[in-house]
Formats: sequence, C-alpha cells, structure tokens
Amino acid sequence: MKNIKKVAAIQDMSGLGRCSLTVIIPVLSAMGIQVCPVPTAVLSAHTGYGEFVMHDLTDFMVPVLEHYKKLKVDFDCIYSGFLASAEQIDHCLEFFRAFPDSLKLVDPVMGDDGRAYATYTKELCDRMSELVAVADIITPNLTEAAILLGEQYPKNAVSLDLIKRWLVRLSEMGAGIVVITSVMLEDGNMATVGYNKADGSFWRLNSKIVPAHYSGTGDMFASVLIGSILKGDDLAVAMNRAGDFTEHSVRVTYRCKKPWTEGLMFEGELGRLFSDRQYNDCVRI
Ligand code: PXL
Repeated sequence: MKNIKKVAAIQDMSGLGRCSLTVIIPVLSAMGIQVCPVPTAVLSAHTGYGEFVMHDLTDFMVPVLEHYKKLKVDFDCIYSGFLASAEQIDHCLEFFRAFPDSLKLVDPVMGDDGRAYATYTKELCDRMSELVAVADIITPNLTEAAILLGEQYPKNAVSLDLIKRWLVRLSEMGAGIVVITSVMLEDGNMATVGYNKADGSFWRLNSKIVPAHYSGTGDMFASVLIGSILKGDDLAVAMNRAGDFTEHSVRVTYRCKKPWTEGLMFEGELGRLFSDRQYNDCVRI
C-alpha cells in the first residue's frame, strides 16, 4: 500500500509574502509528502514588510505536542524554522525528544544579508545552537552560519576553503549534514555548498546569479531538499533538485518584476517538482 510520509513543520504562517508554511505546504505536498503544521506564530505579513501584526503561539505548542504524543503519531521528519520566542526552542527540543526516530531538520532561521530578522532577539539567536546540536540536517544561509559560529558576516565574496572550514565547524556542533545556501564565492560564482560528516564529502552546486533577492528562498530550498531526502535521494541529488526549483522560481519571479517582499511566484511551477530530469550538476569537491 502506498505510504505517504509525514513532516511536522514547526513554522510560522504569514499572510503576505510567501515564506515558511505558505511555501513548505505546497512544495512538500507537490512532492507527495504530508505536512502537519505546528504554527509558531501567525503574522499578517512576514517581518520584511517592516509593518506587520504578529500573534505569538508559544503557549499553543505545548498542548499540540501533548496531543501528538498521546496519539503516538509517526512523523517521518520534524522540521523547525521561523520561531517567535526563545521559549519555543524548549518546545522544539521537546518535539525532537518525543519523536526520536524521525529525521530532524533544523533550518536555523535568524536573518539574512548580515542582519537578524526584526523579531529575533539576541537570546533567540544565542539559543539556536541548542537546536543545531540535536539536528540531523541544518540549512543555514551565510548570515545564520556566521551567527552560529560567532563569526563576523563576510560582506565580500569568500573562499571555498573558508566555507569548507565553516561547514566542518557547524557539523561539529551536531548535525551530520550541513548545507550553506547561496554563498558568493571569490571565483565569481554563487554556490550552495554541502557537507556530509558520515563520509567526509563536500558537495558544490553553482547557481546563476540573479541581481535580486526574494523572501522565502531559504524555506523553498530547505523544503525541496528534505522532500527529496525523504523520497530516498542522496545529498547531491537533493541539493540539485532544491537548487533547480529555487533558481527556476527566482527567474520566473525576476521576469515578472515583482517586489522582493512578495516572495517567489512558484505556484505555476510546482509541476517541475515531479519531472524526471537528470540531477547531476552538484559535484563533489
Ligand atoms: O523566510 C524566513 C522567514 C520566515 N518567517 C517570517 C519571516 C521570515 C523572513 O523574513 O519574516 C515571518
């Protein structure tokens, strides 16, 4: 009998500006995976709008977890992302502890372009390392990697050697697989670079440089990546599939000249997720 995998997504729901659940639910559903949202907050619009209303759901997370424990739900994966308070770190840790057999993806959402998001306090950023410590897979951008490592955000292009050292240091904090997304490298390429601690392999996927930046890009990359891994792909294919869909969505959006805050116009592109193309652009380095 066909078995549909289940992902508990501990994430916010933002009304405007595609990100978090409004990206993760359609993407994973299109990949044939069920998403069970565990909302951390509801917002009228994501924080990049500057003005927004937010309802923090910290207190709601506890009874949700109790209910799922009682039902003994068999989540294949628990995927944490945007959090609304430092206390939510404790509730995510409880979730991870309650379902020890599920794959743990921590997207350490904290900021972008060298800056923390408006609602992210220092305490929340400091405590993100506690989630990273118990994760199987983490997907920081360069800003989040720098925060986790206590390093300065590199404003200019970086060397591949530096990224490899950061990947190893991040994996030493806990996760077996670390993928740093969208890094501007000194060789003039934009790349996503991954590390698999189990066999010490590094993987690189170049992406076309588009002079624009959209909200929810990291959420899209992480959700395709985990969907692909849950469907049995190896890290290289999963990175390739995630990079392909994200880059394609960026290009479609760029052509339509939409403001960055609205996020990626992926709705008409979801069919690309079930194409049978060959994914061999991600190379071992
Ligand atoms: O894409 C990350 C993200 C998720 N959720 C909310 C955000 C952001 C980034 O701005 O504001 C509410």
